Amino acid sequence: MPRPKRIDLIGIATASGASVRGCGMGPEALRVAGLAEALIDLEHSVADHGDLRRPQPDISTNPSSWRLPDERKADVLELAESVSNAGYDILKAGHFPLFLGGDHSVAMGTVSAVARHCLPLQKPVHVLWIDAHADYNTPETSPSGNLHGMPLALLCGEPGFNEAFRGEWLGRIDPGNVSIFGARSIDRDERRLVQARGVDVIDMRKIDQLGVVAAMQKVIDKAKAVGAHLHVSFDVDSLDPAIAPGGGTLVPGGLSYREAHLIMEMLHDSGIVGSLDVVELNPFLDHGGKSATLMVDLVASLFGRSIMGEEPGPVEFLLAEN
Ligand code: 5AB
Ligand code: MN
Ligand code: MN
Ligand code: MN
Repeated sequence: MPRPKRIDLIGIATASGASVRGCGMGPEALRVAGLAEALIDLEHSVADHGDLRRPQPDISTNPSSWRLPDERKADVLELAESVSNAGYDILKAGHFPLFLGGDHSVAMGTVSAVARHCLPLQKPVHVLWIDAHADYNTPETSPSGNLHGMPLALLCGEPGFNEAFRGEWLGRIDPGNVSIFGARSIDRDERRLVQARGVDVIDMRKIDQLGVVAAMQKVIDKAKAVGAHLHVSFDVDSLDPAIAPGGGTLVPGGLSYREAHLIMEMLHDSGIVGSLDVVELNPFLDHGGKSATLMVDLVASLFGRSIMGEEPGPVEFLLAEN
């Protein structure tokens, strides 16, 4: 069993990349659902860095309930920079960063942190994007203009993002080292882009046909073959809305309860996961903490919780006694 880890939680309390508000409360819901306790129960040590957030806008100058996309874009980029720097420091200290979103635009910063950390170590980075969506739109292809649909395109160096998106904080990944898992809603031009760049898209049809185990094993084998640091970016909307209603962009036909647990258990056993995002949880839309609780259980599976545990079972124990 991989040794206990030091896990550093860092919340990013924002919905600025989305048009539906509420996922800024995601980090707090995950705490209330017992995230730290579940990890400590697995004998990991946990530090909580609290939340990164942007100041509340001044409602005396703009009372609108949700600000204009451009103002939200500035928030997204400022947070991305802070997340990238905070994540980089956590990785440098040898700890495991567990990023709690927030909408998925926060991954501009989380994946950048990992890419910047791994570059001088000459360690390849493989990104496993577990999501109903591909999040590979550019400002030109995006049908909505929402930045939570664009992080992968930015990270893979797609043109179409202006100066404002550049900076020391931005890390780069190779689209050939990205696996999108669980997709079932990809926009037309977005699909052309992922195909042209050779991104590996394991959509729900493939998962249905191959089975979730074979599909995930392929991803793990590919990342292991090059000795990669595996970054997992888990969008709550990858799950079926029946089991995880707490999301702003739900799509039917998602991962089942057991499929999701099984992939997390396999990822644990792989021993190569080095960082994790849990994003897009919207407690305002959730049903009594159902999705938050499920996410905590899934994260626990990724960190080693298993049905039978690792200790000798009661039968062996009794036999050894006699
Ligand atoms: B999420 C859509 N492709 O770009 C777009 O939840 C949805 O982080 C993006 O995966 C969903 O607006 C972003 C239509
Ligand atoms: Mn997403
Ligand atoms: Mn999504
Ligand atoms: Mn979403």
